[in-house]
Amino acid sequence: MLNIPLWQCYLVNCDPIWHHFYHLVLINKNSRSSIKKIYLWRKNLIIARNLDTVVVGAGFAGMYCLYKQIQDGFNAEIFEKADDVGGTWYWNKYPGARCDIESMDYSYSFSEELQQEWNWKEKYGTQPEILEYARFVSKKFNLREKINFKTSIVKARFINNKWMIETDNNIKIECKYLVLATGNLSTPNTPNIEGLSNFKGRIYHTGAWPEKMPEFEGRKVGIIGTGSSGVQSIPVISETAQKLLVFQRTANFSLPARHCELAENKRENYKKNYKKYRELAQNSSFGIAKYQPPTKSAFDVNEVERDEIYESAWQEGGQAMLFAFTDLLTNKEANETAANFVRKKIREIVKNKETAEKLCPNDHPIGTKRLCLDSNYFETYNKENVSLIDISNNPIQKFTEKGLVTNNMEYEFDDLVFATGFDAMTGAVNAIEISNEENVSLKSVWSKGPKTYLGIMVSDFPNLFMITGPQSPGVKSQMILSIEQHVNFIHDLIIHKKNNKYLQVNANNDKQNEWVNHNNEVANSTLYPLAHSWYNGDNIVGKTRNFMPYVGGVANYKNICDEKIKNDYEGFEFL
Ligand code: FAD
Ligand code: N01
Repeated sequence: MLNIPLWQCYLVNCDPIWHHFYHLVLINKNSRSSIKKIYLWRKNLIIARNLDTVVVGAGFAGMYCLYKQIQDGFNAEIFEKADDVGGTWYWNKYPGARCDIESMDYSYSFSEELQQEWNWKEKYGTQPEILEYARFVSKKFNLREKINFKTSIVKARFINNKWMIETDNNIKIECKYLVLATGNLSTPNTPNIEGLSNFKGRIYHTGAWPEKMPEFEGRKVGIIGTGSSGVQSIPVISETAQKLLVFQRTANFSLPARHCELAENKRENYKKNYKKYRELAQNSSFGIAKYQPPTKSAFDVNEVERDEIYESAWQEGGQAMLFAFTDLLTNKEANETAANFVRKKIREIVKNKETAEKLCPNDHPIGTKRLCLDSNYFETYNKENVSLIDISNNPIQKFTEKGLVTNNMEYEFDDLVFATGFDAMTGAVNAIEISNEENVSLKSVWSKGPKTYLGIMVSDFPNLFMITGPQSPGVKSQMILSIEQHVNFIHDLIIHKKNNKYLQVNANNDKQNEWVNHNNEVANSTLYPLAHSWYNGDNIVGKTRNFMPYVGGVANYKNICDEKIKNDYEGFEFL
């Protein structure tokens, strides 16, 4: 079945003799029962469509983009690989998955009615709750009828002021605007290690978890990866697994989330004051209302005072510790004071001294990899059924029928979980064959690392937009806030182009270079580049090292964008 807005199309192969012919049955969705037309089509038929805007992806970015487009009368549709909305929250159904920015922040702000109508139940929303929220939004704003599910965009070529688009199910679309809402963390990375196909047990990836939760009761589970996904899932899997083997390549900093139910009075108070909280978030560095810029250096206080501040942040939970002092992400010595505090906590929590040492991160400043928040992560290593296997010096050599081999030792397990992250920020964009009028592919232009103007457009690829693309602050913020800001900017830019009857909008190449250089300068003035992380592509073998997110803060970024608009869309060229 194809889901074409307004029309539901069924391809029915009902002719036993002419089996290479199909009947195409079109049913009007509004009147439901009436069959509009019946055609006889050849197999492999190609359906041609014409739209103003194609939006790729039905996560929070795609849905808000579609909402704006519909509001302003554009003929827009989403094409989504999955069979439902939600993006991240559709794919990451692993045990323990939840957000680590408080739900009252991690939600849309564009509709006051929606803000007041939806009631978050927990401090940090669980994956099922956030997915339910995404579905609720899609229904409330009648978005679903404009979403083509189970349809991947595979190719896009810009010709004669139009994007010519192809899907994996033979739909060809001609449109004016192509918006990539494909997600920064939507292309799961499974390391290329010899022998995976030999493994006879069940295999899972946290980023593509099955709909039906697997039972781990009585089973021996091996998990690779101790980033945020591993840190969230390890304690939960350990509750039922008979044995859990954790393969850790690099120890990671994690702070207690101090998760709890959201008290009704707290929620209602927040709702009453939403305007104030959203403004505070917009004017902050990371888009989180309660984390306002600190004012003191870590060395403005003595050691005892400093540790009291860290202790209070540790007890409060969340990322508070990172916001304690001005210089934690710019000065190595200042950073080390916080890192030492966390290492001390790990040594206090984990009873086995050897395991505690293995869990103490030493290879990067705290906060320079995406900081993890956990519920009883380090405590989990005190359980008898959990073993930590340090593979920092002994990489996994191969998979076998029964498990894996590292340092010539075989570890056996029934189930294997990859918590090995994503080909972040560029993976989903590069998976689409995108080429411009000169038939130059975006992938080739980005072969030495992505270059964008404001994380929104790429020079020489007109009328193509990205939501929270590389060199935008998206992944370094409460992402829904950044998504809304980006979509608003892109939408206004499209309206400006349309009102002025321009055929194309393009990013100026010099301005793009300036923006990329500015990004690198800002990143190099911090400690971020010292870590090996997905922020700079280090997690993917063969990916060019390149620091991708803008770390100048969401408030600064928004001011820069607003300034560009004021200066007649400085850096954008119209034809
Ligand atoms: P996504 O949600 O990734 O949606 C992109 C969609 O595009 C997907 O549905 C995908 O199937 C689709 N798609 C991609 N390519 C194609 C194609 N070629 N054709 C068709 N469809 C395609 N951020 C926070 O701010 N706070 C958090 O606490 C937080 N927690 C997270 C927890 C996890 C486990 C993960 C993985 C990420 C988390 N993030 C968090 C980041 C999260 O990705 C964003 O907050 C947000 O959900 C991104 O929305 P999006 O619409 O941009 O992308
Ligand atoms: O992925 P990661 P993730 N052999 O890349 C290891 C968001 N998120 O899915 O550190 C052995 O962080 C790798 O080791 P190393 C959030 O933005 C948020 O956990 O590279 N190990 C690392 O330990 C986050 O940052 C939440 O040495 C290998 C792990 O796999 C982002 O998504 C929850 C390996 C990957 O860690 C990604 O998180 C989940 C190999 N060959 C995700 N290859 C929240 O709580 C990789 N690893 C909000």
